[in-house]
Amino acid sequence: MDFAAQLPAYRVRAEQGLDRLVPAATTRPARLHEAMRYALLGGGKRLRPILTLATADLFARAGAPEAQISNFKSEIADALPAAVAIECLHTYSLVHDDLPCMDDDDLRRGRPTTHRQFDEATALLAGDALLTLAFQLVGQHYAATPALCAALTREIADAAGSEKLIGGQMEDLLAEQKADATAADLEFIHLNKTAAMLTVCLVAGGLCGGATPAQLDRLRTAGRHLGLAFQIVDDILDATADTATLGKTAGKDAQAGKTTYVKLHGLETSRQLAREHTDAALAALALLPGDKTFLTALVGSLTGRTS
Ligand code: GRG
Repeated sequence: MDFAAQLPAYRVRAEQGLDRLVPAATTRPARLHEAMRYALLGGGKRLRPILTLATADLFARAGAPEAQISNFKSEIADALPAAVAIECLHTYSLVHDDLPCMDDDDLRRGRPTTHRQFDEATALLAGDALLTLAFQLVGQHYAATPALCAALTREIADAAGSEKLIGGQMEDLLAEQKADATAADLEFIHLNKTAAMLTVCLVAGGLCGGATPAQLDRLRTAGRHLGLAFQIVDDILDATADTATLGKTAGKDAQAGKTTYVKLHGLETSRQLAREHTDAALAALALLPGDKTFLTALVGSLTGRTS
């Protein structure tokens, strides 16, 4: 199967997993579960669960031979609950990021934000519940493989915690207050706000597929560079956005005077940096076993994307 056919197939797997593993909208309190499902099921590229599923498949197909050679004992399991858990966590961060106390956005994934569709308190609780659900899913679905369950919990909590996702968001808010945010500030923000979450997608897939510690390190390297390339491309798209055709949020960061890669380094250097990080991500992936065609094409499509 080629990339163009595999990508929608992975997306369907992710969508079906989300629909199945998230409580029904009729579950009491219905308003809360409706809001959670509204935020989760209304679009999005599903990049994170696709990365997790594809990474797990890579190792499962390669047979994880190093795991048998070394003393490392791997537990192999279906990656879908982990993939769904990470998408729940990502969606919680978007719901909270859109709140009036943060970005105060009206639109997300082409629809009214959760607090505009429901109300602020419901959106806050829906975000809290999605974050908690991520860990409920890991606890429930990996109970039979305790070492894997512990590793997934540790990795996902670490990526979402005060030194990574939430820390990156805090530094982002602080950077908005100061006129002289530096390249180091920007790198801290994006390594933690964007790259940590993309990295944990690869690592969770690797854990479910039986990757060895050395292979997990390669996935961490790939995730770090993919995250930075993804964010630089985001900044380039924002800076070059045509608000007339892309909608009212296009060019938002540039207009808000936020520190971005383009503002600090200019368009050409930003493009060069995006290429360098993409190449570094691909080089790390190349060291993994098995057929990397899909993951390589996915990284290429994300870092060369036009929207
Ligand atoms: C509130 C704890 C907390 C964190 C918020 C996710 C986030 C941190 C802020 C959203 C703004 C932003 C530009 C974050 C960088 C990561 C990023 C590009 C997120 C959007 O991811 P996509 O493009 O979104 O994969 P979809 O909707 O396709 O899932």
